[in-house]
Amino acid sequence: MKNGKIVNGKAPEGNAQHKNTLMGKVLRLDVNNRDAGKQYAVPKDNPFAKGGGSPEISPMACAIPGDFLRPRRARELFLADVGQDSWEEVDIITKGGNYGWNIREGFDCFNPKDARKPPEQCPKVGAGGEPLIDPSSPTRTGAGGARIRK
Ligand SMILES: [Ca+2]
Repeated sequence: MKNGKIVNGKAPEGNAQHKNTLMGKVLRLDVNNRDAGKQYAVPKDNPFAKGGGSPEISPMACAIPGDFLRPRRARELFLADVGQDSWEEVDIITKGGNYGWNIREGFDCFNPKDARKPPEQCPKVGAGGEPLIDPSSPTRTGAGGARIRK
């Protein structure tokens, strides 16, 4: 679900790092079934299906998730994630993975209050203490959004 809320080059609210909001996340839903009061069911093996966060969340901390690709015969699911000032990313998605937005952008530190002044020390873990996952392929921002060649 878009997005980590980027306003004027800032992302001060940190929605992508909060487990109880759907913004800045990739949601995993079962659209062939319904849970009570919903138009979908939550897969029982989602990371927060039994508590600890919004049950729809699969991976989290994506800035502006875009294209997905699962190449034929590949086990990995790739996600293009549009960045802010410096990097756009292609990430290999894992359930419950924390992809770093809004405290890291690509491999770099990111200051959510002022993107032009990155902190010298990058956090290694997310707001919940989980390790941050680096992108498989960062690209410089400015190409109009990370794209996966299909
Ligand atoms: Ca990232």
